[in-house]
Amino acid sequence: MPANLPPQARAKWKKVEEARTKEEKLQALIEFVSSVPKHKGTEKLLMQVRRQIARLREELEQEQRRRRSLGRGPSFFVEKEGDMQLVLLGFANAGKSTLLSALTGVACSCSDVPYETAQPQPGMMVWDGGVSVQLVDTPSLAPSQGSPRNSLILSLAYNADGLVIVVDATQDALAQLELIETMLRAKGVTIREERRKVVIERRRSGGVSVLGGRLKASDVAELLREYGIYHALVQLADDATLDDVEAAILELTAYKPALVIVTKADLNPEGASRVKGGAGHLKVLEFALGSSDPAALRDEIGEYFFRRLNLIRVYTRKDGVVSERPLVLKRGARVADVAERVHSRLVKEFRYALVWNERRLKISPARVGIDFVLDDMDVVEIVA
Ligand SMILES: Nc1nc2c(ncn2[C@@H]2O[C@H](COP(=O)(O)OP(=O)(O)OP(=O)(O)O)[C@@H](O)[C@H]2O)c(=O)[nH]1
Ligand SMILES: [Mg+2]
Repeated sequence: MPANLPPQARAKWKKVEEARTKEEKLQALIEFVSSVPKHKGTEKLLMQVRRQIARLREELEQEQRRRRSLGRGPSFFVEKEGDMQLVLLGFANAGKSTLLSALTGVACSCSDVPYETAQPQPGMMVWDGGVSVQLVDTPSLAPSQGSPRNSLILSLAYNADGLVIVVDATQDALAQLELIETMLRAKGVTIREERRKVVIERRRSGGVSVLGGRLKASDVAELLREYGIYHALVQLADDATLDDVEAAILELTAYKPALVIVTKADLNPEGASRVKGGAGHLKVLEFALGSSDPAALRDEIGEYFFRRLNLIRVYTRKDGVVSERPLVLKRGARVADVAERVHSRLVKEFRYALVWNERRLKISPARVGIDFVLDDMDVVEIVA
């Protein structure tokens, strides 16, 4: 679907990119829609933008309701904490609350009563000594697709970094997974990275880097620039064309890494293998209350999302002492990002940095500049 948009529509899209608040973004999207010519080739695009507008409106209304009721009862929105936020999704009695409690120690609001959980409930778990993962239990999805409650739950999913889909081995677990995937897709969320020809990951600095594919990197960078994107990592499949890149820029579908947990494996040991057979590339784990080891499960979940979200751990060193917990950064992060996180003063007064990592550096420590790209498990000392 090459949209081939006229320059004025591209300029409007730039405004969408530049929007700093949800209100600004909503306004910019509405203006963008009116600047797009309506014909067969732009149908899909317009549908996606309208969906995005609807979602934003809903979020804004929800925020207003929350502000109005501040101090009166809990809200549906969960502030992100830690290095990543993962939202649990599933149908009634699937075992979400049981899982949250087993993994994080949060007191369980679990029972045989369906729809027992009425409000999102966060809990924290730590992976590998220092990566903190926020898990958010949610009220159960209703099987009927149009439910307004579902809509709220799915917008939590839209704002998360990753999804844990919880299905029940004593029910048709594979059908549950498929239905959840359908509901997510209707909300503009996909959990299938392998189906995308072009993956664009926004960055805050470093320009545009292009990985894979047969396109000229400078053409890709120029197209991105026309839409107001100056820093991004672009991953291309071999057959990706510039039209595909344009579609990906405008594509408002968000990719969320996801894994599936099949619960009640003790009651139906076969349940999980059916899901594994039908889940394609999705990772599928099992859980059985009483016999699963929560520490092992925490490890698998933490490691999976850490890799999928392209994160790295960087330890800081000061006066010969290495920090106990790492900073968790996006792959591609530079010494400047560490300096900024530690203290803004370090950016201004930066002289050089020392980086230790015997696994990847010929000389460790290496003396480097502020633009040096860091890697997982680096130890950094900034000299100001
Ligand atoms: N045997 C067995 N029972 C489980 C397992 N996981 C959860 N249960 C039980 O299933 C019931 C539902 O679990 P919940 O954790 O409340 O499910 P939920 O997804 O939070 O459901 P909502 O009530 O809709 O919030 C409870 O009685 C749990 O004890 C499991 O692995 N094995
Ligand atoms: Mg629950």
